[in-house]
Amino acid sequence: MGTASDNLAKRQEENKPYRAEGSPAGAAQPMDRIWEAIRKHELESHIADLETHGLTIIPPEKAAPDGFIERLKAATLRFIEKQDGRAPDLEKGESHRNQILGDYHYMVLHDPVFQEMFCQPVALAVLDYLLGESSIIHAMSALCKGPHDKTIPGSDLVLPLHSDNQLLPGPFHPYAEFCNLTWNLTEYSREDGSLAYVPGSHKLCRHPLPGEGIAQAVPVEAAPGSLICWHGNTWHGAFQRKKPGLRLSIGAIYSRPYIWPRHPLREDVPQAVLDANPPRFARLCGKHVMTNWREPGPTYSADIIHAYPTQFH
Ligand SMILES: O=C(O)CCC(=O)C(=O)O
Ligand SMILES: [Fe+2]
Repeated sequence: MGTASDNLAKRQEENKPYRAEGSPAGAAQPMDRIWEAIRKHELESHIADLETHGLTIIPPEKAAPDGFIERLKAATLRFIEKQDGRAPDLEKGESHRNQILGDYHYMVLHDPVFQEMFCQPVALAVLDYLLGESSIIHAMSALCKGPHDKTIPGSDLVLPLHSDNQLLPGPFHPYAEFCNLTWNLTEYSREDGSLAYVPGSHKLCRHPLPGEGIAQAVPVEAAPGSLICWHGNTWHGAFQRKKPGLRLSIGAIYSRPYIWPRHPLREDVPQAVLDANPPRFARLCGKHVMTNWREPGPTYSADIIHAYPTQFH
């Protein structure tokens, strides 16, 4: 065993390729890649929307290839049926009357289409812009809501306004540390019980106080198959569903890699599943995150990220 300074020198040598090349050139690399992807998918106006309002709606024709949403919806309905032990009542929504969130979580290993969802290039371009290239999946859930009989007093909301930065104390950073990418699978309007959000609230960099923002909340109006993306700072909730039938969506919350995820994907996802997906999927599961090492020290390999010099890393 070498001396402490030998070990340090060895580590520094091994780590060289993964260091930032020095500002600003080192910082420019991921930023340039991310901007290239945004331009390739013609997402510039959506990035402006995110910056200005804290949320953007990417229409179905841009969000994913033909046929993807139908497969995602079918797998989501199968999961819900299995979980509930009965078929969802698509027409009247009585099976899910007064449901606000529901218990449909951690579906990633239940059907490969959920893994495909995480690897959609347009979603990844927005994710990279918001959280950098090292972000991880924090949690995923499907939401299935029937008509609601009552609202939060003084509003037409059923889910109170909140920020998805649930684990962060305020004040928040102006750049995102969490974000939410939600695939909307049915019509979304106020009457449908859509997502509600407060445009510009991400700029306040804090959690809302109880009741705050209700008067400024607007509905997210979106066609089925849209990808709704929001900054973790953005205040949002959900409106009462007034129509019969079901409002269905599948949402993923992502975080920067230094935040402990709610889903233990790094530990749970089998190698065969990683092998069946693009390499980026393994990173989304946290395989590159340098935490939980013991006496031998961290691994210095090309896959492990040791430093995040900018918000785009
Ligand atoms: O879509 C909704 O009803 C809101 C759910 C929500 O707050 C979330 O996905 O973070
Ligand atoms: Fe939320």
